[in-house]
Amino acid sequence: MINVTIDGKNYKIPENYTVLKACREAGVYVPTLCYLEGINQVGSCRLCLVEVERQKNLKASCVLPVAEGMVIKTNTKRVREARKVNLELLLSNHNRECTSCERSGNCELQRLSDEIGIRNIEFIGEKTVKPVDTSSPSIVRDPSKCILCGRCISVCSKVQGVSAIGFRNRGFKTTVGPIFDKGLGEVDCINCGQCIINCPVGALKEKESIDYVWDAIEDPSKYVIVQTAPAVRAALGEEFGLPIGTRVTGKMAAALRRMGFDKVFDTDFGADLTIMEEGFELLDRIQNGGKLPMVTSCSPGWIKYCEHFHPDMLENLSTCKSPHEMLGAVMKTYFAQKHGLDPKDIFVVSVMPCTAKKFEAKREELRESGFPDVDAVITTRELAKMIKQASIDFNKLPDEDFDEVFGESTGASVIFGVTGGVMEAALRTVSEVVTNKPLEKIKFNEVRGLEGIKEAEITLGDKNIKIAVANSTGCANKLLEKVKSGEKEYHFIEIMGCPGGCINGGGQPFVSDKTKTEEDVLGKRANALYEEDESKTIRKSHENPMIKMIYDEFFEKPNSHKAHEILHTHYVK
Ligand code: HC1
Ligand code: SF4
Repeated sequence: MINVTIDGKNYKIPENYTVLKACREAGVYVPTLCYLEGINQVGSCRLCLVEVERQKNLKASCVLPVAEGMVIKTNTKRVREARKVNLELLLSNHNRECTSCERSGNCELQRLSDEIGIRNIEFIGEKTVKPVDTSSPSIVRDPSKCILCGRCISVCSKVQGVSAIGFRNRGFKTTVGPIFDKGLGEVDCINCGQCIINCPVGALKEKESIDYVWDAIEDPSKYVIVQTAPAVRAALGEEFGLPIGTRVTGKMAAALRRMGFDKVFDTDFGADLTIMEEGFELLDRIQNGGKLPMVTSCSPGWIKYCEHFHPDMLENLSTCKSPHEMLGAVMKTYFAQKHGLDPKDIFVVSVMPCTAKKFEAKREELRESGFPDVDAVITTRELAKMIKQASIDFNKLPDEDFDEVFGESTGASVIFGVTGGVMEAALRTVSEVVTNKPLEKIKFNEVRGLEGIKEAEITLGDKNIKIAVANSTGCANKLLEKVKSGEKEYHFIEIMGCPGGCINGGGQPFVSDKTKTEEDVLGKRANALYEEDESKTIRKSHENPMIKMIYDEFFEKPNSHKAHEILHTHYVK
């Protein structure tokens, strides 16, 4: 520990800290715009400037290491004026259509402009003119709003291991984008949307499907079914001012009903069905010499990453479609037959925390009924916008249930939304199928927690199986390199494309860097899902009575020929 003085008070600080980190730990607020702890520490926005005694120039605190005896001042006239000038310069080349901007109300630039006291921009000069990139199925990039902070670039390369975007050109012509001015849809972008949720401004957003969904609801010839992913319920409330981690499952179902959907179903049912199919697929591969390790296939960002960066592992992927695609396929086959509906008239909307699901829904592999399994995907943020457009007072809604029978789900399925959840849900079922005895403990703590890679050895009857969980494609890459080199051996691996799993998907509500430093956002969202699991009377997928019913009435048994036709697929890039 070393001694530093911040704004006249003495503190003992670990010697490997930056000045910014020291200030944060001391409870002294220093504004930042480009900073993301451990990911983007580049000192480019110059808003975190501080004065350091005996040093002539102001210093960017995010890249300045602390030193013994350092005297730091964060709030002098010189510091305030420098921050203001730097912010004005940023704003002078920024598209300031604030009232109609996607991020109005939660833009970090807008908030700082207010805090720092910008009331008019004195530097009026030339503006760079850059076209909007709409080439991606999931993401829209508007370079006129980009402030060149580099957060998206760092997240894409350092966290996701993709490097689809970078700084291009020099000086006034500098932009952020894919190589050779290509569109995001023309490069190896995996559509994960981590760049969106880490963008402080409105330069990146999802490709919206709001009007498409409203039109379907208005169309009398369409039977419109909505389903909601596990992680949406853990974060939607944030859009309505509720504390992070508030679970809003019942209010969400009530809002969807009032919006005019014909049926309000739960993707959690699809997750229970996935566990049945994936669990039996794993047992079959282990018992009959199939390709191992088997790797989960529910995360479309991960699937695309596998196609681009580990194509030699495509056979390791489970053949299961993801839960919302399974439920969509069930709607256009079993549900259509049972209710005398023509599949062409059924319109399935998935509400997802994920931008890659928009891409997934368009895949040619996922339309065995002759129609897309899922017709439209909207993110958690888009659902919030639709609820607001419909003038629904969300916080005053009563808690309502999902519709029968595809609203019936178990505790196992809801934890799919947090890293380790798919693995835990699978283990709950596979253990009981193998041993034919009820589990002594239902929680698998070995796979819980937000570390990037988790490993464990689990006893299944007379066999030990080795498992691993990776969250973020960057961590997946590290894990798979070890598998390929022979350093590690596993039977079953869960990979989710986003850090923390779907609770931190690219379609989830924005959380500012400031809030992230003050609250354990992912821990709170994860707890919301674990609480929902604990609140359920049935917590194992194979015990869901409606799952039993659909096998009795339609699929016969897990991995049957019919189940393979409707619920499984192959990715062969
Ligand atoms: Fe997910 Fe999944 S858990 S992929 O993270 O397997 O998006 O929540 O819906 O399909 O169930 C996302 C979440 C989601 C699927 C499920
Ligand atoms: Fe990179 Fe993901 Fe953004 Fe694509 S969506 S640019 S892969 S962070």
